[in-house]
Amino acid sequence: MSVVDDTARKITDMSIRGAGRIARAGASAIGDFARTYEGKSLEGFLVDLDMAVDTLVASRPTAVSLWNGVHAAVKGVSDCGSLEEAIEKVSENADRFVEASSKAVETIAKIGAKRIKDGDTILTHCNSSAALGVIKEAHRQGKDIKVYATESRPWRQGILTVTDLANNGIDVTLVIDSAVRSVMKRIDKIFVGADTITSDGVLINKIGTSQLALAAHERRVPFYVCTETYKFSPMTLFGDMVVIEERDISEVVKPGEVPDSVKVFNPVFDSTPGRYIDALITEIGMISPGSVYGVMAGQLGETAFSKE
Ligand code: RI2
Repeated sequence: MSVVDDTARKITDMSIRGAGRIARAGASAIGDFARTYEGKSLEGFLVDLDMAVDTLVASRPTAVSLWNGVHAAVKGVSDCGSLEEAIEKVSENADRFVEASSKAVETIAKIGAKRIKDGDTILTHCNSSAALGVIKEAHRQGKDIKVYATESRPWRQGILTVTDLANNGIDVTLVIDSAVRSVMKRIDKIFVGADTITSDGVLINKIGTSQLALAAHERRVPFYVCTETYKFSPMTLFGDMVVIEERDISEVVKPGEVPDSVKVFNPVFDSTPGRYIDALITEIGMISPGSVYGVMAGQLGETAFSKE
């Protein structure tokens, strides 16, 4: 199996998961594809590269990080004059994306940790390396913190979260997803990750995030989103809706557990409006959900719309 097919399969079956990790895996797979390319023509390479991009991007539909990571790896390749130049370009692009995206997580940790005070109790959801980076950095700085982490049914990524935090010596409590309102009275701040941020500042993240944000809003608990800017979705600027992935019902019920007539709906992500978000913590600083458009427009360059 090719590195592209293998990576796409691992992303689909969740052996590789987390919006940042799938982006880096997608970019790396494109870099490896280029470095091991055996064809002899530039034209053939560009056609095969397009197919590799499509295969990877289709492996999980919601997190725009994957799309952005894969497209960062192929940026400018169509301007290359030879196969060798194209291969080098893709390889360098991929390496640069992986390095920059890893560095972004470290920068977010440093910025976000300043929002955590000694004695704070924090709530996090699912398993976000960006959010956990912030929490672990605060702990590393010697702040005395407690963390509540949701289980995150059905994949139970919360188990990864509590294991990671406990292994780092952090006081952590696991709660089931439906306990978030109940524990909110003990919580000072919430830090979650992001799969996608839309141009109007809506957060798309693991299912359950929006009910957590609502409960936080009701009790006036600050709600922070830790997100690299490559999780901002350029397509939403042009009006596209984010596709919310639905996964197989076998993730929710065992075969024969419910009558055949029962329908099971298994959406993986939900949307949290910007008005429930206190700030986005990004590698370019703390920004408001309302600032996302400006950052995106800057990233896309002068006049994205004038190219239409
Ligand atoms: P980092 C995860 O998705 C969670 O929704 C998490 O909040 C998000 O990716 C961001 O993760 P999944 O792949 O990039 O578990 O911060 O479905 O690690």
